[in-house]
Amino acid sequence: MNIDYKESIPNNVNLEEDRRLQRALEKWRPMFFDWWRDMGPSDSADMDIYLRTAISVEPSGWANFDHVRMPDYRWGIFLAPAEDGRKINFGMHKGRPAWQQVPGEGRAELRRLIVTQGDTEPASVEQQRKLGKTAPSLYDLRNLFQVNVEEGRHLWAMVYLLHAHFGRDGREEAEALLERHSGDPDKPRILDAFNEETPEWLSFFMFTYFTDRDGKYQLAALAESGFDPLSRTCRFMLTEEAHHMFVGETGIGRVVKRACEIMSEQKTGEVRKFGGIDLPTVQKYLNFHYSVSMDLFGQELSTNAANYYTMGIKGRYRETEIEDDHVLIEDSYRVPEIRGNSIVTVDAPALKSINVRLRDDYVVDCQRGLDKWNKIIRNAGIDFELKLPDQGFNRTIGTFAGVEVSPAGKLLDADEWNRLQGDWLPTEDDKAFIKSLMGPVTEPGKFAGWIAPPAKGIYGQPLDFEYVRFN
Ligand code: BYC
Ligand code: FE
Ligand code: FE
Repeated sequence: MNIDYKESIPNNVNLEEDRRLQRALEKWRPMFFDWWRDMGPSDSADMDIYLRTAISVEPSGWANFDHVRMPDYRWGIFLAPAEDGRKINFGMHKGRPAWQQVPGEGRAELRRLIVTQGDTEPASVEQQRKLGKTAPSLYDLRNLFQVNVEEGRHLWAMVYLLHAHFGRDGREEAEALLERHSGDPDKPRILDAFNEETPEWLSFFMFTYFTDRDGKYQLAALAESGFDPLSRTCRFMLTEEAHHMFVGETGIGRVVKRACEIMSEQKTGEVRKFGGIDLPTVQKYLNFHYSVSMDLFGQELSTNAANYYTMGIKGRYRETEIEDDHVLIEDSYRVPEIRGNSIVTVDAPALKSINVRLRDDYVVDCQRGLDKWNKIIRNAGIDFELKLPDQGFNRTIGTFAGVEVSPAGKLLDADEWNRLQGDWLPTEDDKAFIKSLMGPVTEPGKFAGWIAPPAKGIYGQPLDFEYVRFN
C-alpha cells in the first residue's frame, strides 16, 4: 500500500521517515476506517460538513475550517511543541530530565493509563453514533460531528503512543481499542460511564459538559507526566477538549433559556406542554451525568494513584503551580468518609488521595457552568436554581458505592431511596418525553422548539450558514 504520509496523515512526529511507525499504522489504519464505518456516526458518509481539521500545531494550522466528508477527514498525529530541558516535576524522580522513552519501571502502569484513556475516545463516538438523525439544527449537527472526529483523533493520539513506544504489545492494545465496544456485554469499554447510552441530545449536552470535563482533568493530570511524549500528546488534545465542553455548556444553556422563554411567554411552569424541557427535568439529567462522571475519578483512597504519582507518570492538576514538595510523603489531604449516619471529612495521606484532589478541582470547574445557567434563569425572573448534587449521590465507585445519599447529602435507607430516586434521576417517563421531542431540523438557520439558537455561528459564519450539506 502506498500512502502519501504528509498529505493523508497530517503530523508533527516525522512519520514520513519513521518506517517502523508507518508499518504499524499501515495495518491499523484500515481497521480504524472499518470501525468508523460500522461504529461511527451512522448514515453520515455522504454529508459535507463544515469541520475544523488540525494540520499543524501552529495557531494558524490547527484550526483549519472547510466542508469535508467525514470518511475523507484527515486524522492527524500531533504533539505540543517540545519544551527545552523539561524535567520530571514530581514523585521519586523529581528533578531528573523528563523521559523521552518509556522508563523500564513504570512501563506496565503507563501502558494501562494510555489504554484506559484511549478506550474512552472511540467509546464516546459509539455512544453518540445515532444522534445525527435527530439533530435540532445544522449548527448542532456540525458540532456533534466535530466532537466525533476529534474524539477519533484522540484515539489516534493514544494509538500513536502505543505504536511508537510499546512495540508488539502496544500494537495489540491498539487493535483491542477497536474491538471493545460501548455497552457490549462481552467486550465492554473499560470505564462504566462509557457503557451508558447517549440516546438523545439532552444527554449529549450533559455528557460533553460533565464527562468531557473529566477528560479535561484526566488529560491535564497526564499532561504533567514525566513521560514527555504522553505529556505533549495530552497538551495538544486539551486544546480540542475546550470545544467539546463549549458544546455542552452552551447546549444546556440554550435548553435552559428556551425553558425560561416558554415560562415567561406562557406564564406557566408547564414547559412540557409547549414543547420545552422543564428545569426540574434538566436537574435530573444533570444529577445523573454528574454522578456518573464523578465515578470516573476512581476511588477516594487509591494505591494505583499513589503509585502513578510516585513513579512520576501521572501528576495533579497544574502540578507545577502547587506550592509543596511534589513528593507528598509527609502530606495529608481532606477526603470524605462515612461515619455512622453521616458523611464527614477526614485527613488521609495525600499520596493516596490524589484522585479526590483531582475530583475536587473538577467539581469547582463544574460549578462554573451552573452559575451561568442560573444567571439565565435569574435574568428571566424565574425562581429556580440548578444545583450540583452531593458527591455521594448515585455513586458506584469508592466510599459511597454501597450507600444511598440524597442530592442534599443525607444518608438514606433503601426504602427511602427507592421511594425518592424518581424525583432525582430521569424516570422512564422522563426519558420517553425527552425522546419524543427529538426530530431532525435540517433547514439552515432553523432550530428545534426545545432549544434556543446559539449566540453566534461557527468561525464567524452566520447562523443560517449551511454547516452540513446533504448529498
Ligand atoms: N469504572 O485504584 P482505583 C475522556 C477500577 S474521560 C470502572 O481508584 P485508579 C473522555 C480501577 O481501574 C478521561 N472501573 O483506580 C471524555 C481499579 O481496577 P483494579 C479518561 C473503575 O486507577 C468524554 C479499581 O477500580 N481518562 O477522556 O486510581 C469523551 C480500583 O480503583 C472505575 C482516564 O481515565 C470506573 N469508573 O483510578 C471522550 C485517565 N474507577 O486495579 C473522552 C486514565 C476505577 O482493581 N485512567 N475503576 O483492576 C486513570 O487515570 C485511572 O484508571 C482512573 C481510575 C482515574 C480511571
Ligand atoms: Fe477526547
Ligand atoms: Fe472530548
